[in-house]
Amino acid sequence: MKQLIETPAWQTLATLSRHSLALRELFATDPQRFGRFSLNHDGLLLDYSKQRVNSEVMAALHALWTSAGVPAWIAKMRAGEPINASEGRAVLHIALREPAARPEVRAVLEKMRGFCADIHSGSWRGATGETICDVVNIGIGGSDLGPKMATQALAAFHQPNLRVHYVSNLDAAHLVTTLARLDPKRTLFIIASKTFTTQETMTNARSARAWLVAALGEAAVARHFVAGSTNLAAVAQFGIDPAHAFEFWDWVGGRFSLWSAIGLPLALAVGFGNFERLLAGAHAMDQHFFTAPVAQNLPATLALLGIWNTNFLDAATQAVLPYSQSLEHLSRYLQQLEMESNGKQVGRDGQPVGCATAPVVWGEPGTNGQHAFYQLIHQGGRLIPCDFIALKQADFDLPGHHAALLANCFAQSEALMRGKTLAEVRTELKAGGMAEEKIQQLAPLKVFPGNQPSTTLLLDRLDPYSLGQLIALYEHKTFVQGILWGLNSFDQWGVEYGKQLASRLLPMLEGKQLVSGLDSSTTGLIAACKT
Ligand code: G6Q
Repeated sequence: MKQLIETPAWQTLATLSRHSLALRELFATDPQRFGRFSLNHDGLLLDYSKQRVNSEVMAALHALWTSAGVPAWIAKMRAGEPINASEGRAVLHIALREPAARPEVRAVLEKMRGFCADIHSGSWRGATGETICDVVNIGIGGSDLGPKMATQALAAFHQPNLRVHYVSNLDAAHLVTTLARLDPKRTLFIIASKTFTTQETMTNARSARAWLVAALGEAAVARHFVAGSTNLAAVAQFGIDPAHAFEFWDWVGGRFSLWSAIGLPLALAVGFGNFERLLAGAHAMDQHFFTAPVAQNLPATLALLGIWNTNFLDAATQAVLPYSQSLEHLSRYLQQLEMESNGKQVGRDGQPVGCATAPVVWGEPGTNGQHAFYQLIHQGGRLIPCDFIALKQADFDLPGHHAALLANCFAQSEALMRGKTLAEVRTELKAGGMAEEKIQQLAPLKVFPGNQPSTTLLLDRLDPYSLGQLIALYEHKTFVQGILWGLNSFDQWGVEYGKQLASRLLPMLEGKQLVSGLDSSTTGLIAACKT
């Protein structure tokens, strides 16, 4: 495969990046900049006018899309070709949200619909005849982050009288503190695991089972445990009735599995109709991604801006800053999506890709972040591209809240773009009546370099449909970036090594095996735990 970094488009971008673009000037000289560098589509506004780009840069980025053959890769994905080559698998999460879904997908969706109706109507009863009021999803990684993020995001749509909890960590504190508040008679567990072998999930599942059995006896398991998995044999072996196993397939990657049976806790939280609207929003974004020309294509635009920032402006991180408490878990979800998919240095062809790949994705909801780490974004001297995400209409509102929230969001991106010069600081301090000596002391500390790139994504509102669009937007952004970097975005060999070493250390920590053959640090740490 010809590396993208050798293409003329890449070389053009490298040349363009040598002339630093000053956002303040770009806005001053072009009153139409917002119109020129923003996209509107189906209730989403993507304003990238505060990115350090001009028409030439965008044209070269669009050429890069063509050079990398992205449309052909989209076609391969849609055709179900095994584009996850290292695992020999197709990548078809898009098929989970097709309105005319394939029969096996439709069958599981119908089973989920029926199950949700039974829980919500109270016709599903626990072993003692009581209705379910708490659902605990036990899963980790892709079997946790998506549904947890979406359940929080759609808090305004929660069903009454049902609480959904998520337990992921191997640390018993997670399960113990969750169960402490629950009544076994009214609790349902969903064991969510694609493989049904994951250490964290199976350990938590066994402990949850023991908790339930201690309270209600062995026979109660059938009424209190269901599962989402591709491994139905292991589900049955755990003691879960196959009638209560919700299947999915190896062509659904873990971090892309929210749309499958892994979405069951979400469907229970918000109702199946809302889950279907989430699928519809994602499908609408799929159609947009597949058909819109690159210059109007939202996922393509986000992806290409990321390439520009990472590979040409040398940004090492990407902040995700939703001005929405409901999107509290979005940055953690995107962290997995982007970093596990594209945090790689060896390409699909087994060769080093020769350029930087996924940035470190991180963030917190505004305004909390403003009182924590924004200082560094404003004055820390590092290039930190930011994605601001805001809602035109609040999902929860009280007088005086939403306009103030939006004012903060827009003010931050404005401040990051404009900066404040020494002369401006001096004028401001002088106008405030400060003595010259004090001004000299303080002014340098109050300078803001600005020119910090950001994108603002404005959603009409946060509802199941728009959340589906939003997640699919970032999924396709990640896919495009993986193609451009020459990566397989759908495997994750990087998480294997630690697991392998942990299984070697466990018998030593448990005292079943002598501590030997380890480095002195690991030996010392194990010894310290035993004293
Ligand atoms: C996601 C990863 C990973 C996975 C977890 C849980 O893409 O593969 O995060 O989802 O390791 O795996 P199981 O669902 O098999 O328990």
